[in-house]
Amino acid sequence: MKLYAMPGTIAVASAIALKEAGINFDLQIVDFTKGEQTGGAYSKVNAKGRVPALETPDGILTETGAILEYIAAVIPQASLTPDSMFETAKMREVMNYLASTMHVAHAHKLRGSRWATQQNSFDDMRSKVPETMGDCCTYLESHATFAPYVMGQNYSLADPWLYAICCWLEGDDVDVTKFPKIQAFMAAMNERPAVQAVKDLGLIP
Ligand SMILES: N[C@@H](CCC(=O)N[C@@H](CS)C(=O)NCC(=O)O)C(=O)O
Repeated sequence: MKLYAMPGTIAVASAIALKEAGINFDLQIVDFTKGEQTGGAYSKVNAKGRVPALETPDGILTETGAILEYIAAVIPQASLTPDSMFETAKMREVMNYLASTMHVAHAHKLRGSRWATQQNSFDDMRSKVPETMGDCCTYLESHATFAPYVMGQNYSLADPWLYAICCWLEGDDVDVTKFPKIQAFMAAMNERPAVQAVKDLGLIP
């Protein structure tokens, strides 16, 4: 398989999950500083101009949620989803929140042009990011299990996704010391060989 990624992005989640599942993959950096995500050869990989994208034996997958679920399904012995249907749905509840709310809140810092055209609109959106990302942390701190993982003692697909997003918190001016469970979660994640392997690849700045 081949993972298309840029360091420090949500593609980190897919890289960690691939490592957790023991899947060997080639890494193709899509260099945002050169605008490689839009136009050019990459538009044939992901016409949305985003990372991650995963080239699989069956074709190309985009969207973190789809990629993570695919990894869990092809290597079931990695146990990346909970045993019960309800717990699996609860895991997806968190994953959907990360995709639709927390990642979007973060994108208001640098990607305001997706939603507006005026500089003062961009400035306004950007200035609210510490508050909106902090609100997301407050919600997760009190509603996720964090023992130490999102779903409790068992690691799941929600973990690499939340980890990738929480790597942005400091840069988003969120005071992480207010969220001891999230801090403990990040510490537990940093202990995992899969996270170390992704750091060794240079994907986690
Ligand atoms: N819904 C997508 C979002 C992917 C996404 O927005 N990726 C960002 C990096 S974190 C990106 O590629 N941005 C490039 C750009 O906006 O030009 C997913 O979860 O995979």
